[in-house]
This record gives sequence, structure tokens and C-alpha cells, in this order.
Amino acid sequence: MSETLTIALSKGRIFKDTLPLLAAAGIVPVDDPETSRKLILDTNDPTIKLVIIRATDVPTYVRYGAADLGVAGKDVLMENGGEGIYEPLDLRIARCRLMVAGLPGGYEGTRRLRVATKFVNAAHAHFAAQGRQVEVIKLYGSMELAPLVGLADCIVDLVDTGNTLRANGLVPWESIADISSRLIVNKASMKMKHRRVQRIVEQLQRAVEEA
Ligand code: PRT
Ligand code: MG
Repeated sequence: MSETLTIALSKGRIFKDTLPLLAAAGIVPVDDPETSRKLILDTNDPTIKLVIIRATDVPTYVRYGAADLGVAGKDVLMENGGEGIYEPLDLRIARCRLMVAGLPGGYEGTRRLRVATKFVNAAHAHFAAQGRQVEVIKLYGSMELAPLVGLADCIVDLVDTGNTLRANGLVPWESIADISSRLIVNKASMKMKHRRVQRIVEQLQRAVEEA
């Protein structure tokens, strides 16, 4: 009997896009997190469990070893730090771009730019690299509203189709980074459960290449 392996996932697009990759690695959840209220899901393999948590909490669970593996957006890893965890594989799912967006016109004038975002660290780093003076205002959602009501000149947010920007009369000003989800691994698990972890990494890699 081998020890249990725990994989941390968030509901929604990451779960949906990870499912076929896990299936290719022979891992199939028994419950559907979209309908089940369970936070720990059994799989067809009695030694593999899935924990279903908020996207931004996934690196924390993996860093502390509460999960051996996890799937996290590069945006989350950039913002909350990927320290203390391995990031062996780009799963190429849940892709989007981290962008600066605002009303048409773009960067104008010389006054200090006000930027509304939940990606405070990524925004600071981006504008600092440009030598631009900014005031970053932390929001937890609906960033697109901020330029419309004069809270900020622009936002830093994820953009996929651009529909949300368009619906609010905003346009992209600049792209900061291409984003996709990454497989992350706890450092101790990589050592202590190396054979099993490595096998899953390789199976997922093959599934990504064939996707
Ligand atoms: O939603 P919740 O508050 O629970 O957490 P979360 O937003 O962190 O999780 P979730 O599941 O929404 O997103 C998980 C991951 O998916 C993110 O960390 C990204 O890596 C990735 N991803 C890919 C996206 C998008 N595409 C995306 N379009 N995450 C969010 N969006 C949002 C975006 O913030 C904006 O509000 O969708 C809107 C824009 O979409 P378009 O298509 O209108 O441009
Ligand atoms: Mg969301």
C-alpha cells in the first residue's frame, strides 16, 4: 500500500481544463466539485485525493505540504510568490493575458497614474521596470469599474476574450505577461515521494504534448 498523494485544484476553469489531463494520467475523480460540497474528493485511485480550494490558496497548500501537487495560474504564482515550491510543468490551460487596460487614449499627461488591481505586486513590478510613478489601489474584484467611476486611470487584470473590457468601454493599453496554469509540487514531496510524483509529472507532460 503506497502513501496518499494529494492534488490541490480550484473549481471552475482550472478544474474543467485539468480533468482531461488527469484522466490521461489515469486519475478520475469520483465526485464532481461543481455539484458536490465535499472539499476532499476521492478518485478511482484510493491513494490519490483531490482537495478543492480557492485558486489563490493553491500555492499555500502546496508550500506547506498539505497538498503534494497543485495546479495554479501563473498570475497567482507571480503575485503570491512561487517560493518554496517546484513548478515543473506548464499545463497550457486556462490561458489568458495579464494586461493594463483603461479608457481609450492610453497613457496621457504626466500626473501620477492611479492603477486599480488585485495584482498589486505584479503591477508595482511592471510599472517600476518602466520607471513610471504609480499609485496602486488594491481591489478584490470588478476592477473594470474603477476607471469608469474615476477611482483609477487604468486597471491591471486578466483578459481572455476581451469581452469584459469591451462591455465596459475599456481597451487594452499594454500586455504584461502571457498566463497559463502550472503544475506545482511541494519540495519535500518531490524528494520523499519522488517515484510517484515523477510518474504523474511525466504522464501529465505527455498529455499536454498530445493536447
Ligand atoms: O473566481 P474566484 O474569486 O473564486 O477566484 P479566481 O478568479 O482566482 O479563480 P478563477 O477560477 O476565476 O480563475 C482561476 C485562474 O484562471 C486564474 O488565476 C487565471 O490563471 C486563469 N484565467 C484564465 C482567468 C481568465 N482566463 C479570465 N478571463 N481568470 C480570470 N479571468 C477573468 C478576468 O479576471 C476578467 O474578469 O475573466 C474576465 C475576463 O474575461 P474575458 O474573456 O471577458 O476577457
Ligand atoms: Mg474569478
